[in-house]
Amino acid sequence: MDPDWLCFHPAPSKPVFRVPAGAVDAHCHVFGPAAEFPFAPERKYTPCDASKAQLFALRARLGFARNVIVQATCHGADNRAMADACRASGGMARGVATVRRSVTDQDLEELHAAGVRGVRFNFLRRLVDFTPKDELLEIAGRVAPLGWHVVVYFEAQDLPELWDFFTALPTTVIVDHMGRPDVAQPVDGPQFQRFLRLLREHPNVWSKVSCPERLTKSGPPGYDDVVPFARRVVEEFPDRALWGTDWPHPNLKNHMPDDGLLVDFIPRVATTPALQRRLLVENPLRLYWPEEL
Ligand code: 0GY
Repeated sequence: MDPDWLCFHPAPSKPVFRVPAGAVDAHCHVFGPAAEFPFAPERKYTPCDASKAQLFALRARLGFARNVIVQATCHGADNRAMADACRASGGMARGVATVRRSVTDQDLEELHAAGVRGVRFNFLRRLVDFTPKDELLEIAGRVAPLGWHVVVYFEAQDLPELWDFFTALPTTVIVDHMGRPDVAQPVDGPQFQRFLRLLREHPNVWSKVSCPERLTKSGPPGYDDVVPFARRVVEEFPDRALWGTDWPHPNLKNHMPDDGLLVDFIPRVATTPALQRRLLVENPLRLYWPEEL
């Protein structure tokens, strides 16, 4: 089956920035391989294969120690590829799953044993069909006793409508990619201020400062227009920020990022060694490997 978007960068550059020891790439995916783990029939895109071995090789090249592998929509609620990668990692990868209301307690226990510590709710219409909020709330209520959190992915313009739902969730809530702000608008403008208010008023809400390559209009190498947004989050909420590569970068049709350049974005948004350690080591460990603290 042919992919309908670009394949990941074949030879990412070695980053100039040296990540701290024990750093976690807290947002990445595995895709297939389709021959072993077929893509979901209801998917909205078909990626190229991106295996666990390729992910772990990238991790080593970029200097990271661990991964958080997030279930992507092209695999629907079939978590086998993600769970297989977590199991194969020797404890160095944790996962975030997609589940339906029909998931059994035994399924959840098995996912937990594989390394899953969260579920993802996706609100991008180009990626998924609508799931009723009462179903999502029910799922959140079932995973909360396992100590799992909820990862949410949405567009900035949809935050007003989703606000009450997010703030009713009984778990830690992690927002993907800063809630996808329009970076042509000012950091102090109403759209991003609304997002910052969500974090200010709700201490259980965290944000990934990832995906400059998706949000940028100015483009690489520096992704300069995204820097002030991510920096604001890291500086105001240093204990609630995460970073990830988003490898293998699903759905990018025009430019495929050099993952080395994405790593070099980090010191521009987390500008001191202390902030970098929190972003890349301490925060993800608190969420995904709390038993090690
Ligand atoms: C991301 C972003 C995207 C895709 C998915 O699950 C997915 O398919 O998350 C996107 O297309 O913006 O975080 O991987």
